[in-house]
Amino acid sequence: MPQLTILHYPDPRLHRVAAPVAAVDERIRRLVADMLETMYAAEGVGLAATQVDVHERVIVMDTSESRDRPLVLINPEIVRRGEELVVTEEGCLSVPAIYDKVTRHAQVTVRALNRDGDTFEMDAEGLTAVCVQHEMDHLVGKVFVEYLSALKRDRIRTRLLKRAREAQKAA
Ligand code: K1U
Ligand code: ZN
Repeated sequence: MPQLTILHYPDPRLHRVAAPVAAVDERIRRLVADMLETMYAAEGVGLAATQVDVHERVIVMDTSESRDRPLVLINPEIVRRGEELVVTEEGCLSVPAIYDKVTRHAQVTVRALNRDGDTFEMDAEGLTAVCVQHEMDHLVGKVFVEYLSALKRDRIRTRLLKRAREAQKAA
């Protein structure tokens, strides 16, 4: 199974809005398998299809310590948001080596399809709740740096563009 290339901020393709998956078929199951392999190889806890330049509503996650509890969410929707908010230091595989605090709902209930095309609901809290909100933002073209000040975002953009230029030169 091939690993997929992860887009890096400020690539404009990260801002595309993903379309709902029309049918959970072999093409989607192959995409899910490739996304899981890519997420585990990159040591992430989540990955949205947008990050690998596929603009369909597919998310994979694994927030377990043992890294053996993959979670697949196709066409996810948040059906309940708890009132409590939580501030967490977030990272993103599309914004390498940048971490900052973001405020999100501490508990959410998500409805989605699994890789067999069956609907399920999941109550999430802790890192799983934060991660699912972060990944669902990717599906609507939003990257976590958009919660930061314009000044911080501009600095991140400049730093990542400089890194990309240096990597290009070294290649
Ligand atoms: O979307 C992504 O690029 C994956 C991202 C998910 C995420 C992590 C932390 C908070 C919210 C969303 C990552 O996996 S970043 C790398 C990572 O493994 C990690 C970073 C901070 C805390 C826990 C894990
Ligand atoms: Zn991310």
